[in-house]
Amino acid sequence: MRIHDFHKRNAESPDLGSLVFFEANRDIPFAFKRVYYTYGVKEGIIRGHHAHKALEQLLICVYGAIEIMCDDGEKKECTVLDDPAKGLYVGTGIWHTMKWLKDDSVLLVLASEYYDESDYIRDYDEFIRLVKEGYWKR
Ligand code: T46
Repeated sequence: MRIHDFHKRNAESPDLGSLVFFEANRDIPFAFKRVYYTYGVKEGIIRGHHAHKALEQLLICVYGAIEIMCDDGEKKECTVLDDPAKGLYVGTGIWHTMKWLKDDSVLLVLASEYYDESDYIRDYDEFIRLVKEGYWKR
């Protein structure tokens, strides 16, 4: 888990807003094959509850505020994403949940691989078993 600060260009007038960018393999540690986003979620809702075997992802809250809980099987860490110029890298073998802190916050995700349900571990006991077996080299 690591926060990435993206490049940001503020316009001369605040009313014109800001532009943020980052480049695969340069500003984030992988190239992405897939982009998805989650929206229309109410405050207090928690999604996720899974880990990935091989998928790497970058999570960005492009609007609102979302708390990401990451668990490597030994310790848990919570990060609040509330700045569209920052992204949280979530690597392989991290159990994670996403809690919406504000109605209609939007979570944008860049993923290193195409969608593959067999890459998901959706059972926490199985996740812990794999951690203990050393499935992921830490
Ligand atoms: C993750 C967190 C951050 C697809 O068919 N294609 C896709 O690319 C994705 C991402 C999902 N789906 C299907 C799978 C489920 O039937 O969409 C449905 C909802 O997915 P899920 O319940 O896994 O959604 P979240 O919000 O719990 O998790 C998602 C990603 O699935 C997951 O990889 O790490 O966002």
